[in-house]
Amino acid sequence: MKFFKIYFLPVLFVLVSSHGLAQTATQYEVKDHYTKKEVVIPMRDGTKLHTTIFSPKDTSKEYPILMTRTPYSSRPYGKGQFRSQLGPNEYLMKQGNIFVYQDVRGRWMSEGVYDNMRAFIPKKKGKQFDEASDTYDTVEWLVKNVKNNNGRVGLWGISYPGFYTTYSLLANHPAIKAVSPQASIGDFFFDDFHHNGAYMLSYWRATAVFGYEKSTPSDTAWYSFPELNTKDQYQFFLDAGPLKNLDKYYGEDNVFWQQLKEHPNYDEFWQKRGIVQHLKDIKPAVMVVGGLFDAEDLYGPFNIYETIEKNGDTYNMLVMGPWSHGDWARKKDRQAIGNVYFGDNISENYQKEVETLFFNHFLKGEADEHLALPEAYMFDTGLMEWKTYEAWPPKMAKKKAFYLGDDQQLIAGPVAVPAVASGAETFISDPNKPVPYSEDIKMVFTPRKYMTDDQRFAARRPDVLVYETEVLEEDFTLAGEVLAKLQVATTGTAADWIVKVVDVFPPDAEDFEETQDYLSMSNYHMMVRSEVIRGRFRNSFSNPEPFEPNKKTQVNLQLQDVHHTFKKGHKLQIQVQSSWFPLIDLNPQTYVDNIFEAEEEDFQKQEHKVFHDSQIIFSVLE
Ligand code: PG9
Repeated sequence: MKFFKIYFLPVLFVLVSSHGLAQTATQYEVKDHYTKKEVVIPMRDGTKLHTTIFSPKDTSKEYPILMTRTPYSSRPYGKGQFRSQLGPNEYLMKQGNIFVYQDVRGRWMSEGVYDNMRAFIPKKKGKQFDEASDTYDTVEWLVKNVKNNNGRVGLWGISYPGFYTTYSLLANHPAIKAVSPQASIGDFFFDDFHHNGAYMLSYWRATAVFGYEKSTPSDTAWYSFPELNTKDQYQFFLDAGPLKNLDKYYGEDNVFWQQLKEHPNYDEFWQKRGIVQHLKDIKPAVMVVGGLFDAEDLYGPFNIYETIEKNGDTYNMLVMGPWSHGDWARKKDRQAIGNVYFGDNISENYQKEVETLFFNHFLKGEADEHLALPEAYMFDTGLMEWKTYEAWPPKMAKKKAFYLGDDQQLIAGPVAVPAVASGAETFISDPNKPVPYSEDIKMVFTPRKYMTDDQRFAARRPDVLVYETEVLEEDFTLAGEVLAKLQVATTGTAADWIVKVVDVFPPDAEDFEETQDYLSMSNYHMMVRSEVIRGRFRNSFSNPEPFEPNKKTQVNLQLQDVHHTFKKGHKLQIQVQSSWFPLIDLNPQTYVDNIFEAEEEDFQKQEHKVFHDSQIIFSVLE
């Protein structure tokens, strides 16, 4: 039987294919449709930036230029090869555009010295440069020297390239017509390396990528990751102890590690590197894109969009989908994050029906053509469907306060504050047994999948406080920011405060299709949003203060926006804890000026207290 089967199969294949019944789709090869050219473009100070240009072979038409400026290499991976896909998506690639990739100053094949999130210089003089002038000089060269361009330039980029894309809004070059910052870093004190002053310890391998300077242009990496010979990130960092013990993995020449250590507060070093503050009088059309479960850059997209909305009158659109970092740019038939499944072809539909429309309209279309896209295109991560709004956050969203009550209750306000003010819960926060940030902690470049993880493991720990509503009798939709106004105390003089918003599924919840058989959604505690604040920054990110032991103190923590319907039969749960390891570094819980220099003996077990007149203020769509 086996012999017969093997013999039979090849014949069938030849027969079928010779009749063309099983024609394999012709693989789209970039090199069949595009020519590739690598040039160096001189900036105003003479520094030459390496730029790779892909132009359509069909020279009978003119095309817009779609550019991305990147610290992650403009070259495809390996000399002479072509990228498998050009531009933001394959629809734009197959339609025909001129695609440009540029190594930013100081990275890979470009000359110059790199500077993380180089500060914008509003009034540059003479040969003074920043990423806005580098963008201007590059665009000026491209529109003058690249054949068959139609004089219109679009920029796009995800994550760090998203930062350079945002920056291009400040270039003020007349040819720049459409800009799509995606998962853009807004500010390194609130994105990526820090969240409200807590250091994102799990990012420490990324510090290698951006911490070393190269001497000459290079197409091979000049940095390397410290080798730790373990995949258990929790145990490794617990055993490593205070941050200062990590010096042995980074040399003195890791510039960024030194900068992280020397600037533990939101000082001028970080402030001048934030890009959001400069986003005024923006002229190009903007489409900001992000993932509602983006573990790296969530502050950026929301604050870039909202600042442009506030400061300008340009076309400004926000797209936030059920994505983790950069998911929307990948071909993913089944969109799931961790254990939670959101639907099929979500990224593909966005690429085809939103992103391609946006660029075609502003780069190829006629200005007076109607662009059938909403101002805010937001995925409801509870209902698992897209919603459109005239603006974000929705004007009809109302603030609604909930209070913490006895017996783990989360009580909808308004309530008589005295009725809750006397109540409180306490827990022991022990730096030797910190709360894990997930049940699945590996040594990663950056953690990307924990944001929908099941939080039952945490809810059942004595050092995690839990407050939840009764079973909801009707759907309850959050649309906008969540503000936790905590009333707390500690026996120590320092503490971190983490708040998580959790959707508790009913005991009889249906499993998602293709859910792994070891997992059931019954009583699943889906994390919807989470955030930390290092308590020393409760009144100012620039001027930290200790806590006074045992003194009731207000700590306000703004969590990034959510768009989630808690369905009837579910419960809305809040969790409060004081460690989140090793996503963030350990707080010694005794006040020291700089935690990067803390000693072993500074790390002390403390008792923390959360009072019931703490408020969780949601933005609710009635
Ligand atoms: N924003 C992401 C990142 C920046 C810096 C270090 C590590 C990650 C990114 O560009 O992917």
